[in-house]
Amino acid sequence: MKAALIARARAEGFDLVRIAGPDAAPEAGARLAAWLKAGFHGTMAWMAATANRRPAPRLVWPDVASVIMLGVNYGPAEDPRAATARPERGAISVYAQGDDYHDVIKGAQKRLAQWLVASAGGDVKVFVDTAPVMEKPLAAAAGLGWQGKHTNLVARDFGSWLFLGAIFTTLKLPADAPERDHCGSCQACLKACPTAAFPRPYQLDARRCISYLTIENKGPIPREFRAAIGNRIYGCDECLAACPWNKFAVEGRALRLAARAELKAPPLAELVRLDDAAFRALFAKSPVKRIGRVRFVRNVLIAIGNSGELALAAEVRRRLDDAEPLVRGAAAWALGRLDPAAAMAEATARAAAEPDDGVRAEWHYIART
Ligand code: B12
Ligand code: SF4
Ligand code: SF4
Repeated sequence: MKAALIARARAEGFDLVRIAGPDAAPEAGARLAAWLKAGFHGTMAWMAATANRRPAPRLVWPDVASVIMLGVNYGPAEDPRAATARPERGAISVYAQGDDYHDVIKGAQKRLAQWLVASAGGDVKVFVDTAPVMEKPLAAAAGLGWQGKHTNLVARDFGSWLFLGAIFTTLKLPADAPERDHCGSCQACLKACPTAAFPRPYQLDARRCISYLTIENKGPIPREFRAAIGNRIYGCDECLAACPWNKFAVEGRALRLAARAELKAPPLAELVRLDDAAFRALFAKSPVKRIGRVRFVRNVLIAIGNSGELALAAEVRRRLDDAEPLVRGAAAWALGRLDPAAAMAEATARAAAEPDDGVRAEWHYIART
């Protein structure tokens, strides 16, 4: 049965498939609790709200007898760090350059789960990312790879470029052995992080992570991280790309996950002009659409502020009167970076006319410095 399951999973596009028992990651609960207690989840309140169930598959579904852990390789064709050396363009992280992996993987998972029920009986539930399940410790327990010091799962054959998904089943399937940690004395990922987001190896303070700051964070990006974000406008790949195990990585084979040409390194000048309809059209089916136009243009303005391209100041000026305070505030900061003298000259008048407290604070800051 297990051999047939593996063959079927491969045919559906999964690169790795292994099995864990529902209690296979006993240390995850205490580690999650410590992470939450330290406040490392920031504003991701949903992590805390589901903290008791998250590390305990049986609390998510009491009937679960086995967890089928699945991995999909999304290895990029080129080193994604090249995009951060083009300041007039935006760097979108590899995972978000193609179709939304939640949609791509969930479809394949559902087909695999239906096949399992038809072939061997039992009942199933399918999870990818969004459910209260700790996918990385379960995947490590099933032996797909190990949780590296950057906290993501690293696989011997695919490096850091794997999406994870889980199928819970009531069938008792033979569990696989866990993979051991192959990080050794390496610290490449820890050293590569632009915002020093790892307080210790194997622990991430999400509040400092560019992925969190550009995707999950709904408010203004804290000033202390803006310069370090560079031109990363959606997620970040620095710690993943630094991993030496990527030398075994191969390009992903799922066509819908492959990078769309227009999302590889789009010009900031075009992105900052997007209105709501144009944003939704450009990012149809992409995970980027999840953050909406306002948060996205906020990110683009931070990247423009870091670009050093004075030619982009005219685009920034058009956003100073945007209807959204989040956009206006980021535009003020970007103008202050690109053309400090011009920004300072109008800061006091802008602050006096500004109804939003946060945006006013941006102008006051420019006026003071
Ligand atoms: C919340 C979340 C985030 C948050 C927080 C990330 C984090 N590391 O917790 C933010 C928004 C920052 C984020 C960013 C990213 N994410 Co994310 N995210 C998740 C999510 C929804 C939950 C993760 C979680 O449970 N965190 C809580 C912490 C406590 O758990 P943990 O990370 O496993 O932490 C463990 C270690 O700290 C370890 N530990 C602690 N102390 C010690 C000590 C020792 C000695 C050891 C060995 C271990 C150890 O134990 C903890 C518990 O297992 C998962 C999907 C899911 N449902 O699992 C995706 C997921 C982890 N994300 C994913 C991806 C792809 C990313 C990004 C690469 C996206 C991008 N390019 O921008 C970045 C990577 C940033 C990074 N270095 O982690 C993938 C990772 C795939 C993989 N190969 O591992 C997942 C699994 C989604 C998926 N289905 O594919 N993400
Ligand atoms: S994704 Fe980027 S910001 Fe986040 S921990 Fe990794 S290197 Fe640091
Ligand atoms: S870069 Fe080094 S320390 Fe980080 S996950 Fe890869 S092997 Fe482990």
